[in-house]
Amino acid sequence: MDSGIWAAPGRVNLIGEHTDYNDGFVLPFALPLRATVSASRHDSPQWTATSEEQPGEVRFGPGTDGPDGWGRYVAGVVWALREAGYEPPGADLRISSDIPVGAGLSSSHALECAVLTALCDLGNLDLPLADRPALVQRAENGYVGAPTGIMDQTASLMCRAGHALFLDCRSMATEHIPFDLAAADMAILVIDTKAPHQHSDGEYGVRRRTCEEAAQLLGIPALRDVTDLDEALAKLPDEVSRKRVRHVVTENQRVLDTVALLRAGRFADTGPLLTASHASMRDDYEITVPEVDTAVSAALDAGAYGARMTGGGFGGCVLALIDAPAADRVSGAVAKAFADRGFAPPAAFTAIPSNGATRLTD
Ligand code: GAF
Repeated sequence: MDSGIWAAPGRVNLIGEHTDYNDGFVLPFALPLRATVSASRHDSPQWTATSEEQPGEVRFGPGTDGPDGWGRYVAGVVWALREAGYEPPGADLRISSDIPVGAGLSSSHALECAVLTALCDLGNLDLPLADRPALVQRAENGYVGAPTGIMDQTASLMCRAGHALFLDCRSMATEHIPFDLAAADMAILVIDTKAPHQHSDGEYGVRRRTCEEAAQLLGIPALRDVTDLDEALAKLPDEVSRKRVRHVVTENQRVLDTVALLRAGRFADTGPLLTASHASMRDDYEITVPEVDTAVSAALDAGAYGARMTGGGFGGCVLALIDAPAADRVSGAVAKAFADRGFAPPAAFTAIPSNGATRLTD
């Protein structure tokens, strides 16, 4: 195969925030929004990339400096493949994406996953699907320089339409949990608060380090291994670590409880867990901002079963579990609350659980 078109989606995380790098549990689903890569291979080890949304042409290869900006996501995938002993084919890549950038919907991971899938197919690389998330994480951590966990890439590569992906971030065991909200006349409303979401610039890394240090103090491999929360909290020397640990431990349990309810088809009953997750991110993990707190409160006041910020935090998107016919009413209530508080207008859309990365052409 010499050319083709590949796509990989962004994601929302239904619940399980900042649990992935603590070896915990997450429950994302893929969006219909995606990054698309039209690629053709050539024989020399050179890569070019253009983007319909971003300026500039990216060019790199052996002996040239790596690109800046969005090109780093492309070059990072090539780098990680080579690091892992694969020989990715040289290629010309044309990229487009309808995932809003900086909204916490994983636009960069979608780009990386689309590029990886394209290069694996073009080069007939024998890289099993199960090994791909870790390779994309290596690109992010080792090349792009963002200390992210394993959730977003796994979601973008592995999610299935009509399902949420229950992922154990320690064993990497996955289970596709049926999540056909439309059949229950329900929906997930995603509200982009437009508050800029930035997790690579410090706070994300600080949270991650605090968790790792707390696990070390507790003498366990990761916070996933806390079995008695009160006992663990009593051993920690400061209030900040106690709050961070409490979030991670209670959030893992909320994921398990949500999965149990979804398995029983009790979608509406997951609402309080979503809202409790938000309170934990706001009060214990301290990663929310006034725009997301306002969106959550307004959605709940307008009748949502539950609502929470989704993604890394410090801005980005909120999701609300609603009856499908209530979408306009809830998004209108959030827009009014934003106007009342002088925030920029939010955007909202209904999220349909969609498929992971795929080749679009035969
Ligand atoms: C970001 C990271 F990329 C994920 O790995 C995860 O930690 C998430 O924030 C928080 O749950 O999206």
